[in-house]
Amino acid sequence: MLPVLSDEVRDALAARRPVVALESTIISHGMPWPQNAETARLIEAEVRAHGATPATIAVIDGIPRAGLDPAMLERLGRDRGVVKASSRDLAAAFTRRATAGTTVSATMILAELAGIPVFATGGVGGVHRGAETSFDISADLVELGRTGTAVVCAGVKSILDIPKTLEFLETQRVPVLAYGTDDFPAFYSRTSGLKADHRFDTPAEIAEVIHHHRALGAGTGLLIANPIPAEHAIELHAEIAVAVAEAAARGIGGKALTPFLLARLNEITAGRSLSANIALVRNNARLAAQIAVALAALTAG
Ligand code: PSU
Ligand code: MN
Repeated sequence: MLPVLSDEVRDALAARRPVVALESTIISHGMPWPQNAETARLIEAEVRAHGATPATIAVIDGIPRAGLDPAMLERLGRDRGVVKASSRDLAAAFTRRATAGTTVSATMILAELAGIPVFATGGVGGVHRGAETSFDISADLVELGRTGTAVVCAGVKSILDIPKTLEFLETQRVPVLAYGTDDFPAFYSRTSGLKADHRFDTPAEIAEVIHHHRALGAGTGLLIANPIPAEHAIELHAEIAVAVAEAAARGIGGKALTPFLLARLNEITAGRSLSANIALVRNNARLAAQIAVALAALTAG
């Protein structure tokens, strides 16, 4: 089913104006109410302030949508019955007339179907720690290997195994670009201790890479890693170790694992992880808008 576009998103796409896709699992499962709905509105405003049209993507009563009205955003944040849909869950969600927050993998597919090449999120899913026994690897990484959307994120959280995540992306032929840094960032911190493949210092260059990558027919997405602003960066090694150990002790796995870890971290840090999360998503929305503006100019010219 093709996503239903809001009037604003449809008009922008028809006029080839820049649009930025935004995901919605971050609203439904990544942050607590009411900060989740506030953040959803804040990042839409950030995209607009930088010259692009926001297209938040979700499934509402079984209908995939790109561009949500304020009541839909509110519902995603408030309603406990909203499910988490990865790409493999979309068809079942349509059939059940479910309301679902879409993960990075599901949002990539719907953005591609809508014709939106640039997408902003907080962090992508990755290879979980202990994946050598649990096999827990996010569908986000597999989707990056087969859908052409460029995903702007703040790197990968150290709740995950970052070296294995980067290895998986290499195997999947996904370019990893870091913005304004040599290092691959780790969500709350500006570096993971690992290098990104490519550094670029301007949104225009990143747009050019996206343009070339798509023209090659590479068929894979791109991961654009934008470090958290220095004034918001925090180190949470001990806190993350506690949350990961608790999840293991309580037998939490599968699609519940990432939401559990995020919620526990927010509790353990008394909200500090949430403030950092909000700051980095906003920073990603801004960069994605700048890239979308540059890409629209490039493809028009
Ligand atoms: N990481 C975050 N916040 C999030 C997510 C990941 O810091 O909200 C969400 C995203 O929607 C991502 C999903 O696509 O979790 C990955 O879930 P899983 O690990 O179950 O594939
Ligand atoms: Mn998983």
